[in-house]
Amino acid sequence: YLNGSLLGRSENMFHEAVFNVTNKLRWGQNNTLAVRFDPPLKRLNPENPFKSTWGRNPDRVFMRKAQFGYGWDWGPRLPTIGIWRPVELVRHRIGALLGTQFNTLRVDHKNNTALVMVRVEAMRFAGDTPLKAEIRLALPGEKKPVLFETLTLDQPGPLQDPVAYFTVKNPKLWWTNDLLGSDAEPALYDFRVTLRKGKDVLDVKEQKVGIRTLTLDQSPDPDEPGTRFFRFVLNGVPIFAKGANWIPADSFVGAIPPEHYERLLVMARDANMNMLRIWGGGIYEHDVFYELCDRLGILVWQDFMFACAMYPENDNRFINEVDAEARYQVRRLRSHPSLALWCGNNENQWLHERNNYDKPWEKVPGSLYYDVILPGAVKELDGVTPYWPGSPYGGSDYNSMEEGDRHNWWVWHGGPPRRFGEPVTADHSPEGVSYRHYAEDFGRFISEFGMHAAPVYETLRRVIPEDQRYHHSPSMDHHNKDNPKNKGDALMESVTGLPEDLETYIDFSMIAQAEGLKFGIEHFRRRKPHCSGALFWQLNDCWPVLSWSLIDYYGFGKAGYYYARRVFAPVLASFKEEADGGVSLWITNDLLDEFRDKVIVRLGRFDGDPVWEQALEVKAPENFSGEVRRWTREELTDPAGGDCNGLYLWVRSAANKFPENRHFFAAIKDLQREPVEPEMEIRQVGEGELEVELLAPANAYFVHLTHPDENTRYSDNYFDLEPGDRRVVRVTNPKAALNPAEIHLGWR
Ligand code: BMA
Repeated sequence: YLNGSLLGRSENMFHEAVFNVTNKLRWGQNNTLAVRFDPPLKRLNPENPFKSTWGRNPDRVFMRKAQFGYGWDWGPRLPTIGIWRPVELVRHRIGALLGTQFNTLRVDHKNNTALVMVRVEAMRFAGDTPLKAEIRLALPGEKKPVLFETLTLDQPGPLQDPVAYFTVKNPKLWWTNDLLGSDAEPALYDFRVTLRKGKDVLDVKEQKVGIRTLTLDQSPDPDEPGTRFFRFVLNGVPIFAKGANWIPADSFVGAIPPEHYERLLVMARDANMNMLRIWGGGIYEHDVFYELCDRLGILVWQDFMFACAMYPENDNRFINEVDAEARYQVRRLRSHPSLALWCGNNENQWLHERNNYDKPWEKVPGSLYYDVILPGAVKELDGVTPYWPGSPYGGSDYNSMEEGDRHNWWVWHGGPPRRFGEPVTADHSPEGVSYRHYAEDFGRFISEFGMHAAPVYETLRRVIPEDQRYHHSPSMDHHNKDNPKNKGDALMESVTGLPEDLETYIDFSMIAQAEGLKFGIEHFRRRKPHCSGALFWQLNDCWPVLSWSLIDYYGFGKAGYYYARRVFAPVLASFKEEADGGVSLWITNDLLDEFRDKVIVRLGRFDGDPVWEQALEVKAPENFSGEVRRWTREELTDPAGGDCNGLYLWVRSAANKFPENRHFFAAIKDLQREPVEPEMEIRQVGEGELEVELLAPANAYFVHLTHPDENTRYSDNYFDLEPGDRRVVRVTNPKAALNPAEIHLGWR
């Protein structure tokens, strides 16, 4: 209401509400803008004709609001209402820019040029006078632009949307952070469109853009007949997507400070992630998210906001809302160099087919959006970024190993693979949910897979009352939204055994998650290019919770975060167990340069001297994964007759070209080893900087430092220490002084 008269209504948080106030404003006087909110649950429809949203609050689907707010398996039910993005009063005369688009259509590496496309969408409110759109593209800080062109908007009618193509010479290409080479940051250009009538400036839109091509290759994979690739191709180079799924960083999505985004996304980049998937049960993120991804070289897989449900197709108001939302979001996000994919929804086709496997002809209610309206908006208003109908999607069971992307919930939720028409089975036993099932996953692109781990003790201390700080206390179970509450116990049983107290629970659950993640990602990366992506479920949390996250609500990294950092490194050396009991060593090289180094491999005894050590000259081509050496079962035994569970394999690069790695011959709980306490010496280097030197007489496992401030950073953490290996960890805190007495050392 403006000055008491109704301006309009809004019932969709996913697009802007714009109202023309020209004739309602009182010039030179005070004006009163009033907004009335319905109670957040008032418009929910309890009479949901769809029997199933698979247990997750069926009423939510009628509201175009963040679906997780009604409760999720990692988030509390906190339905919100309010204004969550800025309110602006904007004045336009004669004409205004509705949208601008910048995309790269082709990069010609040979001639060092790029073909770019610019679209200008303008409104002319008054008259038919031709308007001009001035287009400027420049590297930041450079006076001379690489493009300076003018388009004339002289069509009859109010809407003007010309498209023009230009060639940029010597383009500086935008790359993901793993492929930057010697450049410190991905190249970004300043793109500006100025709308003019004669000399008069009517409107200006400015944005950072990048020059890069990005396509989705789904051609047949000649080496695995009957399958198709699902891989992103950046500037002509097929890449392996390394990263995680992103959920809203808070239950209250309007109040997340930009620094919080910066912290989480810098941590993602530092963990060598080159892609994040914005999951469909949350929000189209705030601008700062995409701007940071552009700057940090992280690609964005963007879901449309539909998740784990059937959505109404028989209500025209709802259909119009979805259309308006799609058009708004596509216009808003299409020019970000980080934007890699538009995706119709999260799990809707897959879950519907599982629930209706005996009625294979039934399409999921909502396919009107995923098959028609959303791809229509992407084609019309973007036309360059690929569209994919759902996640997972493609092939048989919509969660196939032969085509498309795949969610692996075999591990953790216990759902083994199936095909269209087959009944659904589940196995929640320790064997059934074991992370070793990842090795049986021959999917093309694994867009979800994960396991729970507790957050660090400090996080629990902040939210769990003291007398409730034990595994499965009512309060701890309340901070676990998955059901049943003991799924993690089945997983831990197969990895570490069951925990006895809070401290072992924290460590054991973190070990189960971190080792599982390492095992899965190594397998998926070795399969490059047949598998071309591994996005872990989930990067972050929206409240303090026991969940699949790698970084908890306050920003503390779990063990899995540091494991991810190593296992996502651009060059990975990993061991693979062979069916005959032998072990092979693989190099996975995501870089665009050949790998060449001396590689040291050791068969060690947990309690002391190695059995053998070998130095190998290893070469691996650019953008490649393959076996470089193999050892037989006999070569991996202890001549002194020791149990093979008392041995481990270890690998290191002489020139430090990949993170150290190791292989155990059994689950952690079955290893023949004694916990080894490392010696620690702490040196104060500056107020907020410590050097922590660690040294262990024998192999020390799960060595980690903790500190009660989430701003404290570690150059490495949660690692193994080789006998006699002196390791220095740099501990820094940009915000507070560090006191050595507050550093806690842990090991297992
Ligand atoms: C998938 C996701 C989420 C969910 C997660 C863990 O189903 O898409 O909906 O939170 O797994 O169960």
